[in-house]
Amino acid sequence: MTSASAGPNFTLSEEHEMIRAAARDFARKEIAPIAAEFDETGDFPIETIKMMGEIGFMGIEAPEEYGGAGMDTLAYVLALEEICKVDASHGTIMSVNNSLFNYGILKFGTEEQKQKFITPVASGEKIGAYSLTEPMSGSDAATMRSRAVRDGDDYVINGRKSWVTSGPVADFLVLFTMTDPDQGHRGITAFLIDADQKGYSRGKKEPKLGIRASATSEILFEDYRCPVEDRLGEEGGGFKIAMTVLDAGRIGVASQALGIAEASYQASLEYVREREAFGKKIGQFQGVSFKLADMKTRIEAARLLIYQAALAKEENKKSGKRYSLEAAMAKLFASETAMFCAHNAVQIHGGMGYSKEYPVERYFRDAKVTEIYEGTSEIQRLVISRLETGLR
Ligand code: COS
Repeated sequence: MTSASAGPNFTLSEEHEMIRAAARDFARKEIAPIAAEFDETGDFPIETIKMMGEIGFMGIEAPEEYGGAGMDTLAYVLALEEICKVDASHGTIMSVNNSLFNYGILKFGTEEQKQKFITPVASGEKIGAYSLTEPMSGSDAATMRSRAVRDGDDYVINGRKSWVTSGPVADFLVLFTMTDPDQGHRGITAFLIDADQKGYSRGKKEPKLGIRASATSEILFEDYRCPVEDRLGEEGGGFKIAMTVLDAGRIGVASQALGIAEASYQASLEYVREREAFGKKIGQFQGVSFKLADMKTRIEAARLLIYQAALAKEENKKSGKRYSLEAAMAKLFASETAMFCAHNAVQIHGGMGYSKEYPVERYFRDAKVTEIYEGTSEIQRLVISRLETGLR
């Protein structure tokens, strides 16, 4: 038995209901049986990812002419939540392809770039990634040390990038690197990188606490030559592209977090109805049932913030109005909700919650990263407060 969904007052179209049901079915049939095993081994689940590409999940918002499903942001967040209810690693890979890779090219790319890079990624043949972070440049993204120097019709790129999600397997990257260090953030430029070219190599794979099936690594550039036609946007326009893309990415992370929170809640709900202590179901004790009340309330509030952000992103397609505030609030609240719910789910399950024989310990490990990547909770608070106060 599942909980009654309070369901926010957003009317979902038939198309939205269909993609949600398709994602739910796919996750239950194809991902649920392998999620724990891939978490254990840390292997990349390439077969299921390719299947997800075939059914349109790797390019939900990309137009059909570029191999995508041609749907909207609400469709994307609904599908992603369903995938993440079963496995956040698959959700992370899906989220990177959709919002961190395709979105920036759709928004800032040329027609040739869209054909060349989005089509294979949206259809699941190839894997895309986004590379901003460096060993000494995380939250303060404008301080990167990698360099691209123009040489004739190419840029020659050197440097070390880190924490690249899908890095060990990515075929293409959206890379941000410095073309003019004297200009600070205005000296950063974006490039579309082909991992098959000379000068590109994959570095150390990160041994991670959670989302272990979503591989993460360093990427090293040694005299990599990127042709001018693969520069994304203008020279010096990279920081704004990076931030714009992260606004979209943060809605994706929020949806992942919502999926993990829901999974933690559903597991707890089932457990408290079955498990007995002191002659009662443990859900009859307020010490336990009030935890569930708080989980449910936060989940529904997170859902509303995410849907609001999804609608603001759709509005941006027409008006160009930024949705940084909505995206940051959704990510901040949903990720802290995921941690809250996963933490309480482990506590409610007691020893069983600490065992790898139950999935809640995986939810607990997977939840943590949603408070860290694509901007920590502290960075989300900084973005929200700066936008609200107008001060810095
Ligand atoms: N959309 C469009 N433009 C944006 C923007 C956004 N969301 N956010 C900032 N900008 C623009 C600003 O308008 C400003 O433009 P001008 O050059 O015209 O003045 C420029 O970018 C610089 O903005 P700002 O001065 O706010 O930059 P800061 O160096 O202070 O950095 C933060 C702002 C901290 C918010 C940013 O660096 C950030 O988000 N850091 C976290 C990075 C991150 O998420 N990393 C994880 C990578 S994925 S694992």
